[in-house]
Amino acid sequence: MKPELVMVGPMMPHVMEALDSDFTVHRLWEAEDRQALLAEVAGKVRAIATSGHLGADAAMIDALPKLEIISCYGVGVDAIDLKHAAKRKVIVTNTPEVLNDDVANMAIALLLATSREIVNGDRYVRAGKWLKGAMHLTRAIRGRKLGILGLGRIGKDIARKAEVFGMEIAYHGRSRQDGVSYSYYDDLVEMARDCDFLVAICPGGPATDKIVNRAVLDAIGPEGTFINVARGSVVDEAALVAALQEGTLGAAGLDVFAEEPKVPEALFAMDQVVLQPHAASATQETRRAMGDLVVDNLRAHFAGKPVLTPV
Ligand code: NAP
Ligand code: 8YV
Repeated sequence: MKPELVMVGPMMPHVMEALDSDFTVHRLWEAEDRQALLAEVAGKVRAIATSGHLGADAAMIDALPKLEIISCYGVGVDAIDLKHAAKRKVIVTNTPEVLNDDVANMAIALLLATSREIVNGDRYVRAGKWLKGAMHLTRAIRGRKLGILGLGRIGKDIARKAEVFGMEIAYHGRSRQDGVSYSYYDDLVEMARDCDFLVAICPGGPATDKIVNRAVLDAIGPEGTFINVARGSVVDEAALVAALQEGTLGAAGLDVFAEEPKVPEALFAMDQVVLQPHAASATQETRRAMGDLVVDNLRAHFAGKPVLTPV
């Protein structure tokens, strides 16, 4: 008999096919009444497949008393109640490493898009303004200082790539990282004050909630740029909008937002802001690899083997 699994939202076709072949899949997003579906399958379901966005809260975990594993499509697990899962002895897996390259590339793309004003340049050409004269000069990134909030797997990849562009690297986290020569700041405001760019790539959740507050944004300053590829929760979004409106923060490149897919409309009119729809890992290649990991973790668990990437 195939193990039974609740899928919280749809995934790529190859993931759906693989799960359908090995599991009896209950599609929660198709249910008219989610609670009724959970109640109906409660006695049988041993796994959840979810995403970093949809997560799994304590109520969902409690609705499934036979639950053994939650396999998450995404490395960030802030939307999963990890404490509750641990209490219930439910294994949680995520998709680390396979997305480092593309997420780091998005951070670099936003660095370049904001400093070289790629989107403004595109608009300039399309609006026929070039015919009337050259666009204003933009800013180089060579020789400028990049502060990384969260020098983990992805943060280190961003640092390596930014070095190739000739940037000077600093970082902030709760502790100094081994094996790196970048300057460590134990104070985020101090790092922001010393940097031209601040890139957030730490986990979301209560420990980092609004860690990028008004004081940090002011410290980045009117000539500085804030890039967020972490989670919308890590920045005080109202303070960010105000700082950009008032010009106390120079520019921003934002892939993530507090209430996705809702984005503060005030940002839409700002030429100094480049927006992305939480797309840092969204290449066909990386999303395929993430999907494979979701399936491989589930298969390993139900084959009696250790999971590949436990949280
Ligand atoms: P990771 O390897 O665990 O690195 C996380 C880093 O954040 C570590 O260096 C850690 O250093 C630091 N950190 C953790 N808690 C902190 C705190 N309270 N204050 C300051 N720094 C803290 O994780 P990763 O694989 O690089 O992924 C990082 C995050 O990126 C994910 O959790 C996810 O939210 C986000 N992400 C976003 C996208 C996207 O599509 N935009 C894609 C992938 C990942 P210390 O332990 O020393 O503090
Ligand atoms: C995904 C992400 O887009 O891995 C993460 O933490 O934010 C992204 O790669 C997301 O998890 C899918 O919902």
